Amino acid sequence: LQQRGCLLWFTGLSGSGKSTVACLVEQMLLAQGKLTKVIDGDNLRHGLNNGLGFSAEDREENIRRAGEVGKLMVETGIIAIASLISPYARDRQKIRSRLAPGDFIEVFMDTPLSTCEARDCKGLYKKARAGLIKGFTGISDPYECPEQPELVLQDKGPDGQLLSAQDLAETVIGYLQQTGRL
Ligand code: GGZ
Repeated sequence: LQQRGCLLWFTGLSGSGKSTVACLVEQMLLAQGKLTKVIDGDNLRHGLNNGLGFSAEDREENIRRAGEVGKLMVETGIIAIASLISPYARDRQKIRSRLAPGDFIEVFMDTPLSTCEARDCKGLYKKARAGLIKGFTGISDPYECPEQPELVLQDKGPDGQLLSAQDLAETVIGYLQQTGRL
């Protein structure tokens, strides 16, 4: 096998930019000839995870399945890129413990709720505020920030300058290079 797999696990609020950055990382890796695949929570919910809702139990199962798919990919030598809110630290920890040390790379999309809500790409925050969606992460359901993620991505740099999704994807590629995975 020419390539060692790993699982990049993007966690963060709805609208934090997880999927956007995940897809850019996927494109950059493909351009380098790497085997890679995005595992998107929202997409999985139409197929493998069809029928699961947003209770703590359903989210746990949703995340467990995505993690197991990611594990299979890692065993195939793929750089898997999961993008799920995954609000509970315990659920993320379980996936970490299923993989070899170093193969699980937790990437915290640390976008402030106010920014996610201002974007409101799908109008879900508005509905959640109006009480039309119950148990919406960040509004009426918890989000537990990672305590020791391998990477924290913020839309502002140290000098307060705005960082683009492209900038953040490059940070992820840089991490993979520095840790000898590329
Ligand atoms: C959070 C919800 C909810 C509730 C629907 N809470 O930003 P999106 O819209 O496109 O992606 C979100 C997606 C969350 O699915 P995940 O599989 O990533 O969640 S988890 O890891 O917690 O299982 C959001 C939409 O579904 N959505 N209802 N109540 N997000």
